[in-house]
Amino acid sequence: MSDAETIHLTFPQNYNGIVARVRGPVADVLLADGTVVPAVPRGVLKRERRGTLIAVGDYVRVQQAASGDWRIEAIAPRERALVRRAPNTLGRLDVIVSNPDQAFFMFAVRDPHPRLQMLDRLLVIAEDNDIPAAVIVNKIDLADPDEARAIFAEYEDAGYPVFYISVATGEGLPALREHFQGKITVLAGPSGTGKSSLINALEPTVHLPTAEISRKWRQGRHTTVMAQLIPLRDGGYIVDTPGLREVGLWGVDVDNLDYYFPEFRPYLGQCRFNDCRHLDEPGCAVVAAVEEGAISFRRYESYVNILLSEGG
Ligand SMILES: Nc1nc2c(ncn2[C@@H]2O[C@H](COP(=O)(O)OP(=O)(O)OP(=O)(O)O)[C@@H](O)[C@H]2O)c(=O)[nH]1
Ligand SMILES: [Mg+2]
Ligand SMILES: [Zn+2]
Repeated sequence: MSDAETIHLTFPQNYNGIVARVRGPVADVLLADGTVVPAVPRGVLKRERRGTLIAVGDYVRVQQAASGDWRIEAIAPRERALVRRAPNTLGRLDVIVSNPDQAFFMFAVRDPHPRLQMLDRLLVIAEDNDIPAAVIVNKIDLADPDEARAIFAEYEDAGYPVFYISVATGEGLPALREHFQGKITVLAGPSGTGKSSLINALEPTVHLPTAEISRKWRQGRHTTVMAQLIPLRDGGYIVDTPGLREVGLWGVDVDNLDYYFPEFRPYLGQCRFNDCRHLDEPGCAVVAAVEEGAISFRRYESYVNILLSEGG
């Protein structure tokens, strides 16, 4: 945070910091003057809050004790959060980031090959949590210009903003920067798509570790190991997150799943049956739209996969 003077930080009333990182029981809290202090929550907070006690993006009130140690006295209620089912568990909530204004899901046109089913799930989670979402397609320097658009056009058709960029050549970065101004943006996606590289390119004072994909595979782990909130010079914050291996849905209302595929919306209410799940019911307007090619078959398949796996 060497550039603290040029960064403008504001917090809700009664709170004086925002959680920038969580390391076990300790939260690194960013204060209004740009400094970061390690703070531990008061015991009573642990009993009051269920699920993830503290997540990156939580607004907190911290105070320094006579001993010099910082304590978290209060945590602001979460307006919203990007959440998933914690990996390798049957049922536990993992809060990736608290209070994001928007989510940008970052994939690469290749290296690694885009896992579109993961993107579909991330978009459903964003819809369910009222987080406006956009897609970043990075590494367009590695492919034909048309190749990237052919793969991701279905997201444009669904109504999502899609940004085609190359961190390597700088293409598309100025347009992206504007969208990050004054907002809390979470950057999420699979490992190796260039999330940390993008932040380094946007904020020259930041030096997040990045690594070649082949090296990541040899190491068998991801480069970014914890979510981290980074203040932007133009105002706002961006949250770098560790690459996602799997995205399980948490608490998603499957009754609304069709609504969470925005390209289905024009057809909802036009099926023969009111409670149509758009599987094999006769007179289904969504299936008809898929057959006509108005809805992407691949996106429809993702809908069916999620519906069946979530017990809809
Ligand atoms: N060719 C090309 N390579 C890129 C581009 N952007 C990033 N890379 C490379 O992709 C690799 C992975 O980048 P990272 O920034 O570490 O990826 P990440 O998404 O942060 O990965 P995790 O932290 O593991 O989630 C690095 O070798 C980058 O140099 C790009 O636009 N084009
Ligand atoms: Mg990273
Ligand atoms: Zn239907």
